[in-house]
Amino acid sequence: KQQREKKKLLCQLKQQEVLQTLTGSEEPFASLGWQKLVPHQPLEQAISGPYRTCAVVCSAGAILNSSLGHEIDSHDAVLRFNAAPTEGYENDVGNKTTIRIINSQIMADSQHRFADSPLYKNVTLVAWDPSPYSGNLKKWFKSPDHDLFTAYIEQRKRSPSQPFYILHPDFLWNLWDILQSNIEENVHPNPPSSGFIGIILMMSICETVDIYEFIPSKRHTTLCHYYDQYHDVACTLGAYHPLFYEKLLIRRITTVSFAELMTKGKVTLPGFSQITC
Ligand code: NCC
Repeated sequence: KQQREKKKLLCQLKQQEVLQTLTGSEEPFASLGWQKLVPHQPLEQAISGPYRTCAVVCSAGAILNSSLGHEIDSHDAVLRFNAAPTEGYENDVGNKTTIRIINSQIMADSQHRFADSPLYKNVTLVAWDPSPYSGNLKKWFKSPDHDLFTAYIEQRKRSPSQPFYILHPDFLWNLWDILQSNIEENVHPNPPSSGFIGIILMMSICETVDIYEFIPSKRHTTLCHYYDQYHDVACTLGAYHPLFYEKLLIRRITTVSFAELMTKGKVTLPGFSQITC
């Protein structure tokens, strides 16, 4: 029965959660000339994939002292989040970055130095912002949670050859709908975390996806990120994002040995191309 449930959920994700980024042909973006601004190639084609093996490296403090760096770097593609660095942490998190998912805070808050920081150069960037659930793009454009649009336009002009995409809000809210449809309790209507978004993105472009420290290992800690000193359990279990439910769902569909989960904090998912429904 468990196997059947797992398959059902994987198929729901494969069939209902199609990767969708802004193409610039949607209003109000079309009228503003975004079709020329957004990369011509869709994300799936811009990357050198499809990749055979992929790693998703979550930013949890628990990855410290894991010595997983080498294993992580051995994947064909590596996904990281927001301002998570590799420099100085190579032994635990590796140093290869293929794709970086960033939320709109990174692009709007000057502290992140989005335009100058090397973290956001020489990688494929995928940005998102918690748009209103209504899916009204005009409303969203007028008042995003954090203004990612200005920084996007500037960055596209500065470095037109860098693959850089904004996720379509429908992709995010559709993922939230799938989450809710599989959880008996009411999930609070806030967008999924970058981690959950990233896992689904990698399932769309990879044959297998190894996910590190999304489901906590035995090293689990209140340390929020491996790269700073801030402690808060909400980072791992969620407050704003429905992180706890995301983790339950991912745990249900992954394959893993108990030992690998405990010692590595690693779980594995098949890419959509490997799932027959
Ligand atoms: O912390 P954040 O996420 O950048 O982490 C990326 C993803 O890793 C998983 N994670 C992280 C820490 C932890 N202890 N356990 C985890 O499982 C989560 O899946 C998380 O999504 C975000 O999702 O974008 C988030 O961004 C930060 C922050 O905006 C950025 O780091 C930029 O500084 C948010 N923190 C705050 O707003 C204070 C966080 O809530 C979500």
